[in-house]
Amino acid sequence: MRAPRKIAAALAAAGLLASLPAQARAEEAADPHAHHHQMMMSMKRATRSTADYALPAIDLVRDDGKTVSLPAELDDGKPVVLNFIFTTCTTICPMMTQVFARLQERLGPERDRVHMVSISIDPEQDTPARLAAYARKFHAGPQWRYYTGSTEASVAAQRAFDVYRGDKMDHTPVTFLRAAPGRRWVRIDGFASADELAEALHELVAAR
Ligand SMILES: [Cu+2]
Repeated sequence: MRAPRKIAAALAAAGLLASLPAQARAEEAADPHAHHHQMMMSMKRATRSTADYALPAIDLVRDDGKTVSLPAELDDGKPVVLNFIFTTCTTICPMMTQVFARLQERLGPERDRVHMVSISIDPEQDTPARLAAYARKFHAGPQWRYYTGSTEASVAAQRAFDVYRGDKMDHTPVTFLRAAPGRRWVRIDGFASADELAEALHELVAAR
């Protein structure tokens, strides 16, 4: 494969695709296997960083149809594990969701003290009912909620966590963890395993 694509895939794995020159991005887009490629590269290595994200005062709609404020929902006092998904995705999202399903199994009864959050990046398709069905499919417990809302709200949430890529097909696997309100977020770019997430969560909670 040509060098620019190799670089693009490596940068994608590191979550740095947005900073690629336009030409390299265009080549990435022109390659029908780029998305798959990007995913395979992402699987090799998950990179951890920490960040402060300002939560915008937006409303989202939870899978039970209730309208909730994003900051209030995330500031419920529990450790938060968060990702962005869309239910019709056939590549990254089912894998990330499977990892969340394994994580809640691994946590056992402890899961009730954790808040797992999946926010749709395709709010037009992902109605609360559709998200509820997706949650059931992956046996999501009551501590794991799905969120949708207006397109503006979804984009604002994605921008707040620096994952907005313009097109949902350009998304990369990212998971966020936070021990408590006001604490820094841990950002994991790439595919983290359920074991890695449980470990990261335990470290965060122990350091709280
Ligand atoms: Cu996806």
